[in-house]
Amino acid sequence: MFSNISKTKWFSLLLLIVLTAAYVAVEKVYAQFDFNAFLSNSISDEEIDGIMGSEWNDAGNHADMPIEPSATAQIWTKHDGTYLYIAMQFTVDSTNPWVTFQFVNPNHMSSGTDGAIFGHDTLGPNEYRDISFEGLGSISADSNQDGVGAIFVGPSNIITVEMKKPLSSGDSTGDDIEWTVGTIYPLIIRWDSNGGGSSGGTSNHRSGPLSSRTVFINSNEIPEFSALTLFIVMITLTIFIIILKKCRVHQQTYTTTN
Ligand SMILES: [Ca+2]
Ligand SMILES: [Ca+2]
Ligand SMILES: [Ca+2]
Repeated sequence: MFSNISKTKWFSLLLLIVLTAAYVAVEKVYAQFDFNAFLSNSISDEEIDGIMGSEWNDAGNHADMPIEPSATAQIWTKHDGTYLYIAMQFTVDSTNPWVTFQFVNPNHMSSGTDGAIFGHDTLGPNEYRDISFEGLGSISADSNQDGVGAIFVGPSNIITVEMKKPLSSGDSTGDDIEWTVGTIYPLIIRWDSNGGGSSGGTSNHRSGPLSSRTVFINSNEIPEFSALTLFIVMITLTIFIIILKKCRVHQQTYTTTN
């Protein structure tokens, strides 16, 4: 009987190791992108105000994400099937910075690439603009401004950016994205202190690496509890129940024979 219990224990341990390895492997495949835009509740235009609120509670929340040319940001991503939502917060070295998102093309400022810019003194001071990149050093604001956005520089130069942008606006002249759910897309985030120091700060968007991140337009809502984790917990509990039962049978047999 003891040897049977021992075999059960070893089998349980082996099963647990295999399941853990499978879980790690699946998690690794699942994480082949930087930002997870979960299917979420819609955000009204009025809530895109430069202030983080509960409207972002059901978004993918990514802390300590490096952005270029130099900063670490907290970034939230979600969508509602019609609009893509991105928010970010980080500390800047200026009271008048600008921030830009580049969508679709991973090459920096590639011609004909959709983008968004916040707080650019020429295109829209302290505001959002739907833009198109026209090659290195060239940006134009779309004739058809789609989506809404906000930028706010708070105390201690902590900046908040919020954006609500159509996944597919139909505006081809503005090179707007036509993104579909269940797909991974490139996303480049850059910022600039602005004014070569005249607004304070030394961050220059032309410097630093040309890193491209990726965002996954997830067809699922943010999970409260991973289905895979639940499966592993159930298996583990089942194994422990089996072991417990076998131990009781062994104890009863030992008591009867003695
Ligand atoms: Ca808000
Ligand atoms: Ca547009
Ligand atoms: Ca555009």
